[in-house]
Amino acid sequence: CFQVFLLAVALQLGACQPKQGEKPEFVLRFGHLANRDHGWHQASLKFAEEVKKRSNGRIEVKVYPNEQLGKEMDVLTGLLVGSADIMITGESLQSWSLPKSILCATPFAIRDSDHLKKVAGGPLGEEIEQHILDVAGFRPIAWFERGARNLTANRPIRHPDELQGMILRVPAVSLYVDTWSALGAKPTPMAFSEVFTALQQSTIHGQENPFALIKDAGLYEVQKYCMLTEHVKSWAYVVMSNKKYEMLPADLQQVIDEAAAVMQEYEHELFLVQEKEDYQFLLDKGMEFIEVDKQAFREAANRAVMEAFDADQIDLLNRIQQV
Ligand code: 2Q2
Repeated sequence: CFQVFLLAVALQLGACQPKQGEKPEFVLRFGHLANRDHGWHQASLKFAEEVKKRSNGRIEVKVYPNEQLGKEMDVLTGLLVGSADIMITGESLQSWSLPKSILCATPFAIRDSDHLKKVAGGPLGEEIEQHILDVAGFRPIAWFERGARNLTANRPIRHPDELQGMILRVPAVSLYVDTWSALGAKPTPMAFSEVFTALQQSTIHGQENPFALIKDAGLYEVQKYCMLTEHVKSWAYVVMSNKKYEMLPADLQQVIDEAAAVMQEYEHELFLVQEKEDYQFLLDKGMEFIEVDKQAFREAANRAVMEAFDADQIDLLNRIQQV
């Protein structure tokens, strides 16, 4: 009987530190839109591994690539209702009454990678993160630099004048709709997981994304030309439901913060290598890269941005450009 008692005590103590095969205390569902080859996925897995290790198995992170947890806009809702806990997002946050969030992906706002790091990783980035947390309850836990967004299509385009009538898929981001409308295209918002099929079936004529997604989603199979518009240099956020974060005891919140920092650094290393490899890959697959009249794109886009932005957004844009 005493042995049974001891066993019960041992089991109780053991509950704080689950061994392999035991149930974790918390399961966090982490969704993103990229596929398994993308750096985002590898970074998410790294996060899961770090969290497991650092929490001694008390937290399990389940990663869902390819919008398997839902389309980006649906997963954002999921964070609020509890069907998702962590996701990778960015400019789509604009639709969540988060006007400052679009500054992470405003056309022609960021000069280069150095500028991006200073903004995203500096006080202005903090201001944007705080805004996202305070207004929407999404807690940014990491940010990822992305490659420049480039336009793809099945005909070469060198000047905005050639965009007339082109049905162009954009993510659900109103500033992208405004900008591409001003440039002359017919932008149509669509979830990323639907883009390949829509291109294949010609319900859309083009799309715009960094090399990494053009490669990993196989878009080069259905798009011949990649226009080097580089119209958006952006970063993405890994956000966690703040409600979920606050349910965790302080030591586990610390685990999340530390694992997120490891993930951010790891993703950046992957990004630096993959950005170059992805370009070469697309070239080898027969994609043709087209130089564009960037000044013409920039001027038309800038006008559209100034028209779409309110005073606070213009103020933040000015401060970003002064960095
Ligand atoms: O084209 C896409 O769907 C992505 O590259 C988007 O930029 C991304 O998902 C944003 O919507 C992030 O909020």
